[in-house]
Amino acid sequence: MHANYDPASIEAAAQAYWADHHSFEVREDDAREKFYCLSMFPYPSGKLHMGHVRNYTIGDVIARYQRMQGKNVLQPMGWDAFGLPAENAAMQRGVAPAAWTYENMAYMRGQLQQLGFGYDWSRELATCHPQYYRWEQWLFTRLLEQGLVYRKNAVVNWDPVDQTVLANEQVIDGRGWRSGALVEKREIPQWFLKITDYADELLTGLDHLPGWPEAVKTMQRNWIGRSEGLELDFALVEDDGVLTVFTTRPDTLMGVTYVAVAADHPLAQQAAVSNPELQAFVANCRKGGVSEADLETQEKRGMPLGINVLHPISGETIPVWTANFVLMGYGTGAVMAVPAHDQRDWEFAEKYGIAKKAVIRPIDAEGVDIAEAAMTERGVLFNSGAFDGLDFAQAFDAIAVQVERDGKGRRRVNYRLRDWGVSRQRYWGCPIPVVHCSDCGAVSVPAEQLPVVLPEEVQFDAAGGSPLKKMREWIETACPKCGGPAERETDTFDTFMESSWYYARYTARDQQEAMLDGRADYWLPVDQYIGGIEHAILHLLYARFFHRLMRDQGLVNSDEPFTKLLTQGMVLKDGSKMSKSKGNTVDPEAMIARYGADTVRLFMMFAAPAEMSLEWSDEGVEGAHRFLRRVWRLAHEHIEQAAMRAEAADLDVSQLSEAQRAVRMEIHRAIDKVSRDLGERQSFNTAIAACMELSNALQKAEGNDAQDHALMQEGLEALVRLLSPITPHFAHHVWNALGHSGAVIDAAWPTFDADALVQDQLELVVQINGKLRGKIKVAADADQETVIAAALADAEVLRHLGEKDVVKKIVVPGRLVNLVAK
Ligand code: ANZ
Ligand code: ZN
Repeated sequence: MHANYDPASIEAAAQAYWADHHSFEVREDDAREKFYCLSMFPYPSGKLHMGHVRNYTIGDVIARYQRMQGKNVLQPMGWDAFGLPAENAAMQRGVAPAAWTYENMAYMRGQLQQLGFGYDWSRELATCHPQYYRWEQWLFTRLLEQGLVYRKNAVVNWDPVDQTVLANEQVIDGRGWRSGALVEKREIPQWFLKITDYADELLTGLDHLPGWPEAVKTMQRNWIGRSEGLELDFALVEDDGVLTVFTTRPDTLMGVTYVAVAADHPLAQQAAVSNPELQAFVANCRKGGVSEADLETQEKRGMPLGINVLHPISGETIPVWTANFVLMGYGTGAVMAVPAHDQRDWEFAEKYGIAKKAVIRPIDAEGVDIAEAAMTERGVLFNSGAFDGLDFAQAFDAIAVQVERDGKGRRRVNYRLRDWGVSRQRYWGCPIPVVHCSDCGAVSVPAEQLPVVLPEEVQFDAAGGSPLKKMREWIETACPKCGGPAERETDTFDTFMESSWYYARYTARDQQEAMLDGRADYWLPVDQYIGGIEHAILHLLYARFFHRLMRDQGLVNSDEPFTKLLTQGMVLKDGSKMSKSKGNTVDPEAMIARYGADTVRLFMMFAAPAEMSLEWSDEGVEGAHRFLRRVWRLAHEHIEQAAMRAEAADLDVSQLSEAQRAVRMEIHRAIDKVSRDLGERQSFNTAIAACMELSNALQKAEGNDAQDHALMQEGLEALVRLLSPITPHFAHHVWNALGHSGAVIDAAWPTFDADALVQDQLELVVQINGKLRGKIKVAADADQETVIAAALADAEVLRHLGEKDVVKKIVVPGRLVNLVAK
């Protein structure tokens, strides 16, 4: 062992050892407990950023810790390789998306290896590889046959200047990112996955995920958004149809003063035919972005349709309006408006001079004031005829019973969750495996013709539309059903499709005959998943959905993909998120070159609890580095001394002096603390603090006899193993230098000796007639007789007793002896 800690050489050597020994390549082994540790795979954007480093260090620490517990640990890595940035790079630099992506993958793979992450690289996958996406295409065609996939018109962002569809992230303040033109809404046919069929299961499944953060489960619950309410039928006055609305507040039914429908609702469309003003309004509603945020912030506008309906209970005549805040895609696309008790309805009524009728009052008030705003709380019904005096739940039931009896309504559960639109009008994605035939319609590509391969040699034009849409030689094909001329679907999948099942494919990456095989059930579910909170909703929900789809195809036998979830916090610099545009990034590569990967890893794990944001600090990195140098020096000195020693003695716990026992107590206290912090609590920073304390204690340990030496050996061996998940290269080297022929990754986690924590000598005070006269040391488990004998043998005590007789002896265990003397 060199006197100086040189990270570059020891890190290269440790990495070479792991590669040569295929240390992290694992196989199924029924005899051993498995542990599947997974970090969210990166998008190959070009270079790793500090957020990646943090994410992957946390995963690696957990994986290595579990491995040292004797488990069969799988930790794979791959690439979320499809996506828009590759297309942008293609347009800016004239390099094909595929080439750009593969280059980035190669570079980032090297960076991950430099950081010493213990991945099973034999399982590496990239989602842009046909051998990967062919199984996604296969699953899609199965789902299409089973009715879990359908095609319908849906709205997209259309750039009228570039004549292309834009992704939501390409619409900036309602304008195309490149052309600056006002974006329009357009309806085109798109493919949907019926995630709503699984809405209930995805919701109740959250109750069985104790290993997930509450915050994430809450976000998922809100996203799924289960609402219990009623569908109510309002009969049309002018003809014999009905207008059905969905409400979660049937208790407000007697306060309805108008009904509002979406601009796309058939009633509005119908009325617009003979009303140019209405036509213009409906057309206007199509402008602006399609995202929910866009809709939320729009000014509330509307127009009367000139149609009336009858109230299902009072029979009163009520006007129908169209309003831009009513969404066609939710409930029935129509609402019963209650301006007195819904703020949106209130503002709309105020603006257009529509009546407001209060029907709910607070439980402790006579009436309610709605002059300034709606009263939206639940309360007690009044102004509601037979329902007066009922509370929310009673009114809900009474009204449900009445309308169900009269055939004017029904109970209904609605979800905010929409079916998943998976079509993207982008090039760099997985081709949707469908062929359009003028005779047969949309036909799925048969399994034996999969994969439908995405051409990788393409030319981009400046406008940024998908080159696929112009590749006639790719588009033109034969209909799989009738053999006639047909055209391929030129849309590709949403890239969330690929990231919804990659965790499963790692278990059977080389399987050419099927999507998954029996190995999936050995490894799945993932025991620990680690990633950013930004994926709390969509990615995790889609993966939970896909897992159930695969389960229902008989491909996996579990319900949930991820048993435990850790969402790591952001990496900040000067209080804000590191970003290129702010110019406050710290390049991992430069840090590794300067301090070594272990220092970077150690700093990342020490600077903050994993879930919290981490403030980058150059001093913190320096500090982490100094700590490693100190431990290195300590080990080096110890090893030098060992070399000069004639023979090494084994540690003999029964022979230790008091000072030696105190050192040993520190060693085992650290083992106990770090084991609990890494294993159960996932509190990495406090685990490192405990290692630092142990290092200090070892540094202060004095003496140089054979037992001191043996004790130092025990201490260093413990410390090195406790640190090894965090600073694996450092530990790899020092472990061998301490005399071990095997690698530290194959060593067992240090065992905790509870006896070492027992203080076996206690100091008791001795009082004579209540006055402190001496101190004695006794064994912790000494009985009363022994304690008293020791007190009476103490020289100071004897001196104070002199000629007096001891008439009473009182022992307070662990604290004192009181002698009453005359
Ligand atoms: C009458 C009412 C009175 C309502 C009241 C609320 C408060 P959630 O919880 O999200 O399910 N709504 C129904 N369909 C809609 C659509 N397509 N677009 C916009 N709004 C719609 O919300 C259900 C409530 O949202 C429904 O209950 C309806 O307004 C409105 F004091 O009906 B409510
Ligand atoms: Zn055909």
